Amino acid sequence: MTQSRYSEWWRRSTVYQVYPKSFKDTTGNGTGDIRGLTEKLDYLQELGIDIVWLQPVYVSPQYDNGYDVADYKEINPDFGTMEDFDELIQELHRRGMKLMTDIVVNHTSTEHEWFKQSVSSKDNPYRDYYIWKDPAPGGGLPSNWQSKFGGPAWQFDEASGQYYLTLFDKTQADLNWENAEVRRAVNDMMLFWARKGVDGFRMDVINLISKDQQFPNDDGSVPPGDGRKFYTDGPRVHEYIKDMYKEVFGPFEMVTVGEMSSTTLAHCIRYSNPEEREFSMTFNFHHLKVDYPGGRKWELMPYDFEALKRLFSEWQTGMQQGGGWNALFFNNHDQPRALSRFTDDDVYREESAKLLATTLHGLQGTPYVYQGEEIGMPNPKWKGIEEFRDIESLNMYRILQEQGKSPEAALSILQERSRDNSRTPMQWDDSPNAGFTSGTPWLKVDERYPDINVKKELERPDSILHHYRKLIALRKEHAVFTRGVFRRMDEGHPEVFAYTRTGEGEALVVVSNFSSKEISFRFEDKYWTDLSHAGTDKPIIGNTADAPALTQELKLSPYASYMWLTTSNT
Ligand code: ISL
Repeated sequence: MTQSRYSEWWRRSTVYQVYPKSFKDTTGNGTGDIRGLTEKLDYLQELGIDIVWLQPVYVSPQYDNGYDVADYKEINPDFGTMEDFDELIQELHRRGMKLMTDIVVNHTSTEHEWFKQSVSSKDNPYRDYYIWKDPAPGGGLPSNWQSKFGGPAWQFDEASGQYYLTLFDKTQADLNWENAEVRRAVNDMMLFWARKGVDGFRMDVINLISKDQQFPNDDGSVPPGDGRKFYTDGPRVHEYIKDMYKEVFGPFEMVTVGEMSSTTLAHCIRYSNPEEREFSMTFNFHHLKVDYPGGRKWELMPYDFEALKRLFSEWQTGMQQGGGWNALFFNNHDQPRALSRFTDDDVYREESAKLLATTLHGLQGTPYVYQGEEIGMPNPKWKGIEEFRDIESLNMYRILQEQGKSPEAALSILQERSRDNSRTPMQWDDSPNAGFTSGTPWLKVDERYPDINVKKELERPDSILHHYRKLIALRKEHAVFTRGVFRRMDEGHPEVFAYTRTGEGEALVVVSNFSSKEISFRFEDKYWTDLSHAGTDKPIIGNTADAPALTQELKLSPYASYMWLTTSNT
């Protein structure tokens, strides 16, 4: 480990993800806004947050809550004005914090001017900004590719008799990155925000931008057989990203994270190793598919704990060896709450929330906290389909019934899997609508808000919120969080995830009981002998009142989780 390898500031940072629509409404229209975020910056600063990732606030018809951009350089009036945005940057910078914005350039909304031009005629100069194909030789869809939101990935345009590609909703048309004009226009747009003072970007599904130009049919030999193998980590993707780095990220010294859909470790090393000059770090989703039977999101099964641990371990070790860097996360706006998914969000809610935080924050990478996670917000209890807003959930509710499921069965799948689970309004206090809005919220507020809210969490010294604050501070104090070598230590234990991070004589030891049982756990001798001062050390953070010293055999109460800092012989 050389000193320079891990010297960048963002490796010791924690990012807070803001879903603006649900964060804080200052106008009473039921939708959160930029000024709402600015109002809450002191809260985030006290939590220890270094970077705020603000999700799309651009002009958009909002079919996919802003991931359908109609104008990349204007603010959607629902979220405020450009002046509000400038004020947000100023207020962040005044506090020594940074802003990361969302860049969505695999596709645009079909209401974007480029698409309007493109669809207007085959001869329009913008025609080639998107991916247009003739029907298959015998008629019908150009290929059997499926949209990630359900149904075919091709949409027919009557006027020209051609299809355009949409990997997500039919109103999200995929841009044609083979066209150098598109690449130049995207770089121009990113420079616009960089010059405004934006410090970094989160790049939406950026590993899907380069498609196999044959657009072949998927023969189904590799699951899920929906065509993704022809556009995921595609032929020219690294070339395109290197160009963005050269033109934008490098000159402005930006911090960047690429969202990588169905990616591989080998590609993520390339995307995030600094020598490659692409991104600072990557999100991958493999650990969040451990409850998808055969990779199918819309079927339920209990999650596979061993797979969760194996995936974390493989990515920790693999990225470390390859010089890559992980974005660490359990939650985001596309995932149900991890608290409800992997632990107990009821009887052991508080222990569980702290366990997930400790387990994740001890890993190598940059941790991301998704709004509400720091106060232990669970999935809400849904009562009926009319409460849902998410386009993917509404599509799937229909498709599941077309496949023969009853409305009740379809609803119970949405209860577990819908993206709306994480999108309900932020719970600030116990006043009406949890202090989110004085109007009618765009999506319902979870009924448990009188008990689960920021105000309550701030008042209790041993709250989930204070646990997060401590973890975020520890990462800055001890280099082992950034640099330590990962080693898994639980040997397939059915309830425990245990690992160390060692380096330069220090060892961080993390042990978490992912079950509602009281159990015992014993370190194998081969691990134990490496921990030289163990036996006396108390945890630097834990989630029970009686924190045990680090001993070879541990008794662990339900959802107990501890982190010790000791010395190592390695
Ligand atoms: O395929 C997946 C993981 O392998 C999906 O999780 C995929 O990465 C995800 O749906 C992409 O999400 C992003 O792009 C979407 C948008 O709806 C999401 O909110 C955004 O996070 C389309 O822009």
